Amino acid sequence: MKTFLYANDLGDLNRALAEAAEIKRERYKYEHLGRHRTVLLIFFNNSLRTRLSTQKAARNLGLDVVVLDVNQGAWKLETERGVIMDGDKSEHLLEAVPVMGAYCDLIGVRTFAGLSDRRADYEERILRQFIEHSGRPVFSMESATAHPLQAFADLITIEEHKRTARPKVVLTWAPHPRALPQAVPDSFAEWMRAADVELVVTHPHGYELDPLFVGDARVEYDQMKALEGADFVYAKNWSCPGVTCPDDYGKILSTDRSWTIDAAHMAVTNDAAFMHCLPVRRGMIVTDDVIESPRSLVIPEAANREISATVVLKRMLESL
Ligand code: AN0
Ligand code: CP
Repeated sequence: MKTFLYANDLGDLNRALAEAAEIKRERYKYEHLGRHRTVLLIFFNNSLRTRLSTQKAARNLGLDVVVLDVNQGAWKLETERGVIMDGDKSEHLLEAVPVMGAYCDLIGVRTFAGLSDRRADYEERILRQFIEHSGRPVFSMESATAHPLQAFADLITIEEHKRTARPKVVLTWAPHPRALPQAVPDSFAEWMRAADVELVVTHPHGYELDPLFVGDARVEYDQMKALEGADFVYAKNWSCPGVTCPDDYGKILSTDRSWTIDAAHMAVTNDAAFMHCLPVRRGMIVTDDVIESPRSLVIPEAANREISATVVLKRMLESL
């Protein structure tokens, strides 16, 4: 595997799930694979889970890990080609990326959507420069439009906790005070469509996700109706994806707190498990009682980030 951005990069998901289960049983089974190899983790944005779980995964595989926070100590990077660099940016990504590639065997990149230029975000312009110019296999650690390590961990979590063969999984928008990217819901919808679940997506009008990810999944604008009989409730905020209203791309269209997941929402489900990728704002996305309830999976879900990252790094090492 040379790039990891979309669900189909992993091939057969059942095989990937079986690999995840094996790694969970024998975490260090592939420790020899990373010997004398280095993974570079590049962060353009903040992270707790991705930063820790990907380092742990790398160590499970015997890899050396180097972490770079681009905004803390590196030179400020220009990302657009053709500009006269007379401002505060000292180095161009076109030099920085191959230099980074020279010091490692694999590269992970976290680079959030800018949420102003939809085309630049949906073309994954920054991640693509790493793919094209680093000379190394590259994996997304949440890029402009996708967070595949999260979606894979979510799928592992659903597989482990499902009570029926084909559970009903509801992806619900919830309010948030800041404009957030669409990467998490994009990947979640994409991976759930590729998996054997019944997916229902619910959000206020204007929040329609890009068809590339959501495909022909059922969209239900009445949140309570969508939640009826759900086995899993996956809450997440995202900003306007600009599908039905291009001028509003990246904006907050609703702050309606009736969408916050509380006990009344969970009451109409089939005793659903609650999921969120974290970090989560309590009182906005979900109430304290729901996130603290025995049906909340947020901690095992985060723990599975180590497992998803171990499978992905293993696949990349195997293809070197
Ligand atoms: C980010 C997002 O919504 O994409 C990261 C989530 C994993 N969340 C925030 O910035 C709060
Ligand atoms: N879920 C997730 O990716 O969390 P971080 O932003 O803390 O890495």
